[in-house]
Amino acid sequence: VERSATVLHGTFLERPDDPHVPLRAAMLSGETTLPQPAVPVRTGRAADFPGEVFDQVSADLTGSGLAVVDLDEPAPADAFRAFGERLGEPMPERDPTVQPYVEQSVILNLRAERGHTADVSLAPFARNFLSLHSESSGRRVAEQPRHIVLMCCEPGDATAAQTVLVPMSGVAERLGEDRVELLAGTRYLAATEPPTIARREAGRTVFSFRDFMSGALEWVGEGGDADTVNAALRALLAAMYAPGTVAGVHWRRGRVVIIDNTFFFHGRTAGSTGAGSRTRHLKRLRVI
Ligand SMILES: O=C(O)CCC(=O)C(=O)O
Ligand SMILES: [Fe+2]
Repeated sequence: VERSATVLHGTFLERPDDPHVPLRAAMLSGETTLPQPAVPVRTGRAADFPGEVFDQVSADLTGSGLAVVDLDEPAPADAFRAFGERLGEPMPERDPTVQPYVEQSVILNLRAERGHTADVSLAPFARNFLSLHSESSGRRVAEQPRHIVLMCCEPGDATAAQTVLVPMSGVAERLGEDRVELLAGTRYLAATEPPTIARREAGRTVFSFRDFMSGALEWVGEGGDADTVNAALRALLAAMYAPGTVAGVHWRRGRVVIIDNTFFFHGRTAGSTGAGSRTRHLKRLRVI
């Protein structure tokens, strides 16, 4: 394939009548109970976590990019961190705005204590929905977590927010080869050297992409023209929010979910804002 030397720049902005807008509202509003992910639920004891269940988790991650473990109670922070250290290298949480929620420098306490907020960096601690994303999509591949580990300390009340999982394989299929290829030549315009929005890895299509909602996405590309690239990004969003392959984690105390960031987009449904409801609390590790 001959590559032209011209580099194309463009800006993507969602429009109110884009197909993904109502699909996103339907998926994340919190009014739908999504089907649980179709993977075996392993069991273990908090007292000997990670323990023997670790090998099963590893095999599940290799096979499907997802593992679920139900512990009798949440594991202590040391054991949770030790689990991340067996999986790889837990990333320090350096963002100054999240420091009140950081424990042992690598554990982030996702406590839904902020009601609804417009501050994007505080959204994980609020009851807003979180739009679909791959984690740290703007960083170099080597600085993106491979796994996100979530452990439930308190699910919240009856309408507790679900963590939403959408397999990248289904997104790639819905998007079609031509658009995947176009996005394999397109990346965020950023000094942080992000990878292309789509790439081939181990025979799979992997996306590095976040739905910025009303935020502008500036991109650079080496193929097509600006309108074609923007149409592909619009189609990508529609493919991400299309119903059919989405699953929702229904949290219970002691449940641990490990997500491979190269297999799944993730996000979160909106949670209840009712007064007096119990506050959802997950602990998170991001592992390189
Ligand atoms: O709170 C959740 O369910 C998911 C939060 C999330 O996307 C993250 O912490 O990376
Ligand atoms: Fe995330």
